[in-house]
Amino acid sequence: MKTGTLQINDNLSAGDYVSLDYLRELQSARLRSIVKYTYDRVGYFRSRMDENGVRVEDIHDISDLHKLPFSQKTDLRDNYPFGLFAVPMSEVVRVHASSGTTGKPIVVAYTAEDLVTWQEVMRRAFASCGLTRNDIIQVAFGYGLFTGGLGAHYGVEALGATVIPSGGGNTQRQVMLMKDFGTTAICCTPSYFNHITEYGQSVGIDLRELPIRVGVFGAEPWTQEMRARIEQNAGIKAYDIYGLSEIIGPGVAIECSEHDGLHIFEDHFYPEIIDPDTGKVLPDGETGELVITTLTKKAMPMIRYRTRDITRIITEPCACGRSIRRIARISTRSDDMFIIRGVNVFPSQIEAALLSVDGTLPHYQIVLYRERGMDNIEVDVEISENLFSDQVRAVENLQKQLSHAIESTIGLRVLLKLVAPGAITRSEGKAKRVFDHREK
Ligand code: DLL
Repeated sequence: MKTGTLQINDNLSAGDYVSLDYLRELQSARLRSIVKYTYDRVGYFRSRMDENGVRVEDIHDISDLHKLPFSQKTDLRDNYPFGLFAVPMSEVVRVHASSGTTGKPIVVAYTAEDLVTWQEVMRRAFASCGLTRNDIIQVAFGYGLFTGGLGAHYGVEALGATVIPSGGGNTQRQVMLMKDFGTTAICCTPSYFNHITEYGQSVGIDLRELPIRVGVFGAEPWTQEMRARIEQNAGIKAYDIYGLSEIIGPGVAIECSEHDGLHIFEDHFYPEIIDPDTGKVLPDGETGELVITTLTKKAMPMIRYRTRDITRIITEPCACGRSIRRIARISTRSDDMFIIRGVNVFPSQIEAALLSVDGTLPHYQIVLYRERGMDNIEVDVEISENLFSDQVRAVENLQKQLSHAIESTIGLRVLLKLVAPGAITRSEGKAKRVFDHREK
């Protein structure tokens, strides 16, 4: 089908520098097409649209998106495993699954065309981090059902760079490969990279002296303070990559050289921000829950998928010249928040406070417990070896400083414990930071 000059029945990436008029026209054409496609093929979406009295013909352009009903994670769970697929299994060439904390995983699917789209957005993502075919990129995300490993892997190949598919774990080998193969960039979770850096230090290999110059980190929230620590300890530039299985995996949004928000590949993944309580669409610039519509996915299109991730859309043009919009760094999910004595607390606030003080290491955990009917927070953070074995006075000072930093950020007093380096369990994938021991 043609609309104006646009060929819309393809998954081609529009690119990062397209004119806004072209982009909006493309998004509108793709939306019309995907809504019809999804209505015709996925019973669940058809009944949701019917229940809400929305017809395919009501969707003319992207400004009609708000008429469509939302979808969410429970829809994937309820339709486990293959109920939301829009194509027969003979057209599905790959599945991935995300474990989730309870019960069955959620399952996602790709046609051959979807894999091309994914590879292409990942290629654009790596290019946005300044990587080229001359780079040697170590993919230390888990390979397997998790989307991180294979998603990044094919993006590196599409870029024409060299991929080292090291996968997650085996930290000793990661450091050896980095050194022996001259890795220039690595992809993994920020928490795992901290572990790699630290392991290197423990065996006398300083990453700052190796060829590695770029890290592409994501799959879990991390703060600017964490970025500063990583860049300093490893002598690299760290880029934030965002994505989720339900939409495609990694490669939904990526930072550029400006490090001021993540460009979202909105020719494929259309973003909206809503008020998580009312579902009302918020104007650009306001903070709320990110909702994404996949404009080109064929195996499992998602219409208005509620990500639970909290961010805002940045509309100001980026100095890098990319025209696609940016979202602010995702520092939190709406379901990460915990409530202590009526105060809403996000783990990222605690991370930022801890790492704003010198002497801490980027390894911490938050334990919630109840004592005599009162909710309390314990924060355990590692401190550097020399401080730990230093005079009691210095440790006490640090403890005071940290308690104060946290209290002034979240408005609550916490029980702060300084622990020895290595005391907190290291993760090879997504770090678990919060342990809630309050009985429900
Ligand atoms: O984590 C996909 C991915 C792999 C993204 C590798 C980036 C790099 P899921 O396991 O489905 O998919 O988890 C998705 O992780 O909704 C966010 O809450 C969180 N998340 C992912 N990237 C970031 C990030 C992959 N850069 C969920 N910052 C998302 C903050 C992130 N949170």
